[in-house]
Amino acid sequence: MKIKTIKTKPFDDQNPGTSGLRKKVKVFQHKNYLENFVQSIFDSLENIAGETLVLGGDGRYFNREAIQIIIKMAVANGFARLIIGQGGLLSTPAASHIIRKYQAFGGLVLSASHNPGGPDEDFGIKYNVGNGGPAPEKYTQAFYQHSLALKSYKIAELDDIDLDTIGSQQLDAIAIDIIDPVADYAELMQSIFDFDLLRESIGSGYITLRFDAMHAITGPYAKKILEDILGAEAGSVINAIPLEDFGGGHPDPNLAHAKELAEEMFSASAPTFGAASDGDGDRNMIMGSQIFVTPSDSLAVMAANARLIPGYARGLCGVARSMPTSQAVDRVAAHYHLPCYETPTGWKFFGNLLDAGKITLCGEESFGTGSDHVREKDGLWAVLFWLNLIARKRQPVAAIIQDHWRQFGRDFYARHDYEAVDGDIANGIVEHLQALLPTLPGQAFGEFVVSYADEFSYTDPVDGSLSQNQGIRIGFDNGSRIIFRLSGTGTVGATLRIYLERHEANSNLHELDAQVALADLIELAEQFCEIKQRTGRTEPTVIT
Ligand code: G16
Repeated sequence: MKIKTIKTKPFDDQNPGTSGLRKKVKVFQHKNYLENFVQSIFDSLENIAGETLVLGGDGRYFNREAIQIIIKMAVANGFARLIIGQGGLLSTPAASHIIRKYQAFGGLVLSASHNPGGPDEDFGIKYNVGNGGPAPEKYTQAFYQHSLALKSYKIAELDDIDLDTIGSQQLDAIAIDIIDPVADYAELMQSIFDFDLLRESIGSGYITLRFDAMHAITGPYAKKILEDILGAEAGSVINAIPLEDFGGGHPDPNLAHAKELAEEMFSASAPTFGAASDGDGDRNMIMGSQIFVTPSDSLAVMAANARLIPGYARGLCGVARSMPTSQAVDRVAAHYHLPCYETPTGWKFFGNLLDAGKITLCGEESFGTGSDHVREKDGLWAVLFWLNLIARKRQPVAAIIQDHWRQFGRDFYARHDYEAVDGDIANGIVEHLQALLPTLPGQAFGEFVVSYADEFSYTDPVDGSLSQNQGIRIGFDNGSRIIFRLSGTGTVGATLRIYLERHEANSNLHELDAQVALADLIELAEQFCEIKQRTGRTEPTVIT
């Protein structure tokens, strides 16, 4: 087999964000763009010769073409084995599991997650390390540095590989395995949850369910697990066929984008349980009949009830949440005397804590929850966790949540996103806030007295690495918080995220609408960042 070395010129914008490199498809289709980034990854990894690489993606537009290019580059760069999901498909949590299970060196996951897909939309690529988790910052920075100096890439002269037939083939020195993308993952789920109990609860009609796969990767996984194995009625999984453009939708599981599901769950004929997942299957939205569970509450409920799930029956060693996630899980941790860590946004920050056995569960406000079973957040896992909880407690979602709030109080929570803001305006807002921070502590704004105002930085307790400038925090002496961050996953302009939270102990007030309960904080946040004056916007693009 002939290996070619192709001359190229560096691109200056291949700096990975919160989760890999995300750009418009058209950018990735630019001559050598994908090849340069992949070569930068391979060049910065040491000793890949003879190793195994896992490869798969969420099936979005350009997935298949990108996989064929990466296969040829992986061959040329000396990998000995490639494990590829059939059709080039692998959900992010399944990829994480397969890396771990087959002790691969790492994996390349092709996805822009919840971002829309199609010729004019987004594509992405991220590298996961041998523990199955997203590459930590020291890796992503090395990828970027290599990309800035890249002069050539290596590619094998090879016909396209048949991605659709399961089986193994040997091509000179490399073995290529096309595997069922669902089987290993389904087996893992059965080792964690009580599938007999779930079959019984679903079979008896105690649990009725609707899962919205949003025409993205979890379709085949949910069909197999929820309908085939657990016996949910055919049609329980909707929008189940992965499409390259997600049916023109935005595969982001929240009330704004999973509208069909939300409408059904608030209707008179709602099933007992509803859920949705995103483009690559790592996010989840949990709903019950007439109720939406915030991701922050979901994490707290999971932590409080983990012992009811067979896989966590021995208890948790600790929990973690990203900084902007509400403090609901902190209350559970304090009650059960569990260590609780606060990390920057980005799943990669949980990896060391999970590997070191410091935490079992972790989660983020951005509809991500997970555990030590893999090193990514995991949408279907969260769905099965909730189903198992409902079956064990014999309580509907609303009752589980209300009980939780009665015991721990309710952490009202909302995130207001201003998308596609002009980059200079967004930077101006951040600079303005940075200047404001030192003036705030001690100041009273109605009932809110600022107790601290700073920029979050994090020292990893395992390897001591320091991550600075991870979001602006304004904390009040009643425990409320306002947080400002610029998203690291968008592809158009800048997205300003405003996170708002307020704790309410009085159970008579728990049924308030979150936007109403947070109205004062929302006004204060808008006043601090001057978003309306500076952008001319009258309201957020999305509220979650
Ligand atoms: C990624 C990261 C998450 C992060 C989310 C939002 O999720 O893995 O850790 O919370 O982006 O990040 P940002 O606020 O910077 O946009 P996903 O599902 O998009 O891979």
